[in-house]
Amino acid sequence: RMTDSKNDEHEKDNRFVVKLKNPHLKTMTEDVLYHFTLSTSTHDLQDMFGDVKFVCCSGSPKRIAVFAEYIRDELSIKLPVGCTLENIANKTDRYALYKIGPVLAVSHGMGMPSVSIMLHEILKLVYYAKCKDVTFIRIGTSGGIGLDAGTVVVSDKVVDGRFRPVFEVPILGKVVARPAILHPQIANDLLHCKKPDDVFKIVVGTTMCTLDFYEGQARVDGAFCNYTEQDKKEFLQSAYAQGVRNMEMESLCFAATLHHADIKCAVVCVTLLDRMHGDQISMSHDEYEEFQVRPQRVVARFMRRKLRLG
Ligand code: R2B
Ligand code: URA
Repeated sequence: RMTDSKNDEHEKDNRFVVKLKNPHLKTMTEDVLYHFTLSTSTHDLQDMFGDVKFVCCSGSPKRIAVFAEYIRDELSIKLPVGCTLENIANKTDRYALYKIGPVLAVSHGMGMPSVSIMLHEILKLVYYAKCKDVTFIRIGTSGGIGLDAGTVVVSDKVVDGRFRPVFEVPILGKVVARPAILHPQIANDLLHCKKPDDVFKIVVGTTMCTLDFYEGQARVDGAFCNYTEQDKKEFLQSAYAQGVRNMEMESLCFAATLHHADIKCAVVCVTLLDRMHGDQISMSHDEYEEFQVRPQRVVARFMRRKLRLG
């Protein structure tokens, strides 16, 4: 038996360990993280991932690969001579997964169903790995409302297409509503990662998360549209008046799922256009690349500070 002080230490140590609300997990002899081709019986997940502190997520597998390289440089992580960063999930093309010291970089695809699958499996990964004090950050792209293209938006709140801050999941034929809540301190810390010579703005705002890129985001350029430019304008203006500054397609599931798992999370997205002025995304490739690295830079600064690298 442990002495009291040992016990206290043990308790303290375990306070921040990822816990999951699923009694069935304890009864399974093997758990296959199918979409990552990892399994508790073929991989020592604690050995591989036990030191992870940040899980950074982006939609595209290519973008997350570039991010992983960038973070390796930013955190001065040395790989053994001749080694390059490897996609740990390279046996599947569903998601890409990289580990860069204390940072896990994972792609989540487009839309909430895709994010949900990734989160179930990555949450189990950090749980089996016994990770402590983990923070999840979504680094994405979005359509801005009333903002210059290229602005970085740190979400303080996320809402669905009907302005409700809940993620609704049908489970066993009934709708379960999970509140989508972001961590205010992390949002604030991210906001303070602004540097005076940055060529872009960082703002705080509500993010609207939709089920679709076209009609769901009040575009008039989809395959269908039965509303007018005026209807669209009124909707965007009403969204703006309610604090909405950008629209994307994953943040609601992200915030609700992580809140349900008691894990801190944040959403940082760059805006690719101002929806007050149009629907089509038609910037040059170079400009697109430059915009995409902006939220990555902000998150890199945030992690450097948290890891006390300056
Ligand atoms: C932003 O960009 C994608 C749509 O183009 C979607 O994944 C999102 O949230
Ligand atoms: N992603 C979105 O979901 N919407 C946009 O307008 C741009 C990127």
